[in-house]
Amino acid sequence: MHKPRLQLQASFDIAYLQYLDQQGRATQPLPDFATPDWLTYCLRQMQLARLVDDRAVKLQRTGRLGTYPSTLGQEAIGVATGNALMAEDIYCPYYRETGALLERGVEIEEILAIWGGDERGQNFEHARKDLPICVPIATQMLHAAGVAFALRHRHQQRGEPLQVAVASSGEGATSKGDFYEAMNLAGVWKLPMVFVVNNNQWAISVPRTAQTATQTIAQKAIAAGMPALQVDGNDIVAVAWAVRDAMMRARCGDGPALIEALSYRLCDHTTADDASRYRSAEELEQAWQWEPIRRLETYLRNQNLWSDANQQDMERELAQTMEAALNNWESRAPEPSTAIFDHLYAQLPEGLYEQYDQLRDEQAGVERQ
Ligand SMILES: Cc1ncc(C[n+]2csc(CCOP(=O)(O)OP(=O)(O)O)c2C)c(N)n1
Repeated sequence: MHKPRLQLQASFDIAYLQYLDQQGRATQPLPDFATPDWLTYCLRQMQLARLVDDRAVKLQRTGRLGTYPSTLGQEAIGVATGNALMAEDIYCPYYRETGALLERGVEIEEILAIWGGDERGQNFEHARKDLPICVPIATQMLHAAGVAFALRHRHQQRGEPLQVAVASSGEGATSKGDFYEAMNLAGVWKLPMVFVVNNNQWAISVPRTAQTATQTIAQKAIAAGMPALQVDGNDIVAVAWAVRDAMMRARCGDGPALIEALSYRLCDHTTADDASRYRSAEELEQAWQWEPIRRLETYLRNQNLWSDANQQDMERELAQTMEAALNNWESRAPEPSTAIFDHLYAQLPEGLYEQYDQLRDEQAGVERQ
């Protein structure tokens, strides 16, 4: 068989970043932003996210909350991402983002409202321009590309500072057309946009290796002409550096970037799932060795920046914060049942007037009883 001589036309690398290894040891000097105050703040925010997740799962188990997607084991990704955005940037989150939402100023009560079926929770009081969380897989990436296009247009037309749109997703979402389409537009239009992919190894019961033959998720960005970096997603310093760097490039007009954050979903996919039916106890036990909170805590303790007393104080303070949020959430007046129409249409179609009136009258009857 004749073998033609081929010339190398292009070649690419995917780099990997880590600052704190699995034992909480620094593998290289930490960046300037990782001050003791910032690190202890991140430890608090990750612990808060874990506490909210824990309580939300318990609320679901006792019938007080709907289906909930925990972020257990992936707290570093959300907290680092949310922390890297400026207030004016626009976050387009997927559903597994408790840590990032908290970091954006979303109230715990709002997060509980969302998963309790109360759409008012999506109307973030302190993150007015952020998009609601997206459950339809990967659609938020196209929304974010549209947002980034608008942000750049405003910058060019009105001279506003360039702001950045950030879309988050799981690795399963990167198998969808929406992801490739959004990356293609972001790349060719050099949009101010950052893609953050939480590669937690599982898309419900489908392991990463069963849904994509790619060696890394990061390399998918190369086809769209954008830089990509793979980071240890359980190392909050690495995720924060990567997102900050990508945001800075986008803000300077240098276009989009993708970050693949390697992690592991220590929880079930959602409260509607039982992961023990499709993955081994050994795999799970192994993955617990890599989790992000103990890693950062170990680092801080080794630096004499954290003690048992600090930990106890923080746990007490977080428990009080959580308790107050639960009380606020439980004392909110429920939405009227007609709200199901309100959040679906800007203008109610005529064909639904009758149903709307019927529901409104039924509700009034219930309230009279
Ligand atoms: C368009 C669409 N198809 C299917 C689903 C059902 N679904 C919900 S979560 C999920 C897996 C997503 O996995 P991944 O993107 O890896 O994110 P993870 O949940 O692991 O964080 C699927 C298929 C959906 N929500 N939307």
